[in-house]
Amino acid sequence: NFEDANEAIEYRQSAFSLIRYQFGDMGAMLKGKKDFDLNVFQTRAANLAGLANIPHEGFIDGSDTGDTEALAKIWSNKADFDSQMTTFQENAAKLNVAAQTGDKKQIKQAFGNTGKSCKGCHDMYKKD
Ligand code: ASC
Repeated sequence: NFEDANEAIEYRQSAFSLIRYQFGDMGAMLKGKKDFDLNVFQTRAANLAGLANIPHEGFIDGSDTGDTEALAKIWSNKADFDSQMTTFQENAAKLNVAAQTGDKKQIKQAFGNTGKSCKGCHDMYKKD
């Protein structure tokens, strides 16, 4: 268990920064900002599928104050927040499956869906 809210905040933020790195690098490859390397992409997608399961645990009660961009709305809409997190995890898992097929069309579709679940949650629950 976490010692306090700050520890929970650091835990989830650490996961999100690793998530952002994986997702950002995949995006750069899909947008042609760097060469598409399937092996690297597959590693990123596998990393993301695991990392996606991490942050949720850090959203403990009382961790809406402190050095965080998480809005208090998370805790007043916890069921919706939880379900959006689950959708994100499922989309990340599907992106990993798509990446392992190597099929660009499936990869792009799954990447887009994953990005939508990032954005959907941010729009509602993250400070601008
Ligand atoms: C990113 C990032 C996000 C998502 C989102 C996708 O690279 O930092 O929050 O993608 O913008 O729509």
